Amino acid sequence: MAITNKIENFRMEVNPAFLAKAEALAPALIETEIRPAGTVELVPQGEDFAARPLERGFVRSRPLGRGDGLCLDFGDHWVGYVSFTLTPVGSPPDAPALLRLRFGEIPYEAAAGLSDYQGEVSRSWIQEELIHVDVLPAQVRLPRRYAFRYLAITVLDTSPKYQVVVEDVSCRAVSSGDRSAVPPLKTGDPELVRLDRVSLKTMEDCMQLVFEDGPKRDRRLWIGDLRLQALTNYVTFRNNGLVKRCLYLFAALTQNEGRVGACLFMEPRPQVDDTALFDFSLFFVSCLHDYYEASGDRETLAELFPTACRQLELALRELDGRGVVTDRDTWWCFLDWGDGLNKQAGAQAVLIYTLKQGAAMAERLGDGERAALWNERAGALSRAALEHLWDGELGFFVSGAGRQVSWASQVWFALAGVFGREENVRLLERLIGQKPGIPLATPYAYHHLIAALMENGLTERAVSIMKDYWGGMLREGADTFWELYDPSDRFASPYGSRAVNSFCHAWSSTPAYFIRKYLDR
Ligand code: RAM
Repeated sequence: MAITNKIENFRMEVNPAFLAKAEALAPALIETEIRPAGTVELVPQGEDFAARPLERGFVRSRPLGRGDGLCLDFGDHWVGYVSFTLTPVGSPPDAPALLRLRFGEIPYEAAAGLSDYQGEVSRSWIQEELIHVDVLPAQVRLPRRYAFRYLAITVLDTSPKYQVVVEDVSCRAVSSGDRSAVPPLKTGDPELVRLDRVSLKTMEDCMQLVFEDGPKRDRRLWIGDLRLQALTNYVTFRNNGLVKRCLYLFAALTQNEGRVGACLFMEPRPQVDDTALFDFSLFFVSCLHDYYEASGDRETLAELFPTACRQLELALRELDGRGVVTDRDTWWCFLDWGDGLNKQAGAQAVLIYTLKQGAAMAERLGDGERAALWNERAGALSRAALEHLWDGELGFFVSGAGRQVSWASQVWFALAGVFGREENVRLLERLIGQKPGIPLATPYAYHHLIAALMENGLTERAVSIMKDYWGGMLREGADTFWELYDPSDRFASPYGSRAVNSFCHAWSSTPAYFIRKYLDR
């Protein structure tokens, strides 16, 4: 299925006052100069590669001629701008130097680069450059921002008469996340401490002029991702202004009929993409609800509440005669990247979940009529779900014409609170015990499983799954948490190639949220 759901006759609607508020909240980027920590050798390991440390520290390379190279290790994941000096040795340079640079968040990318790429999303995301340097010595400043830990430099050619030395390599790392704002952890549990540390690094590298989903790809503001970043932010970096800015951006730049788009681009000017996703539009409601709960900023709540209500109204149009969200066979709702995942049940649950948040916000604003309306709708949708989507014999919610059972549907119904706690606990235990149907595919979807377990008091279970799943990435050497992690297949990708998976993806940084919200005592 094509990863697009372009809305028909797309047109962007702009609210200039909201846009001006968002622009005024643009954060300053904190810059840090990073030098390579050493050099590594990229060693094949089956189809993958590992980084074997060679030397610690790096000042300059030996003279490099045709076919020579080195791989620098910057010691951790960074997002920034790289520069280095290229100095010739030997005769006066009688030809340009031609270099190939491969940046990698993981060793595999630095080793494989563009070669053999067969994925579905653009190969232009692969961080590989061919550069000619005509005049030597030269200070090379790469204009592009990279997300990486490893930089493999290969000299494709100089000339037989001269070689080059690479020196003074530096990365100007950028982030709007201020580490000094992060409260210290209390827990002494070393696994939780590591999960928290890597979550923070993931968050930090995704905090730029907006909350980016991933600094390598897509480098933009997706609202489903924002929701989890914002939750983590409230208990870590506490940059509420950045969340507020993102909320105003989404409300300022809507699609036809005031629909909040799935994502925004910031350059060359802020604009909404023409992709619409049912759950993502609704998450504007959640983002605003959570922002108010964290900040108490009533003015913003009042100003943006109509945008939230609009998303609920648009979603309610999608109900069939039974009060169930109409299924579609396009990429109309996200939920997860699970292969063949049917979205109908999950979409219904997300709508119930956000209607309840809409009601809660209306109450905070003293709008009893709206609160009653959204509560009434949530009740009606819950009853319709129990009648048409709940399979009492199976003990699971089913989705779509094929009555598909998936983890995502059960987890979202547990979150939507269609049952009380006791029944939720039984549902979640049945799910984990029987492992039916389509499994969860991404840390984003695992977030919702952990949230459902935590909220229903199944804390031990939640912690053990969190340590197992996110801990699995750590055991595989993650410096930052990944967009997608399948413990049984390290090459898994929703895009047909792991080369374009993001290995620093903010929706995966929620262990810090769970640890700090539920466990850090
Ligand atoms: C991908 C990215 C992004 C996500 C969307 C739905 O492009 O992973 O983070 O929100 O899909």
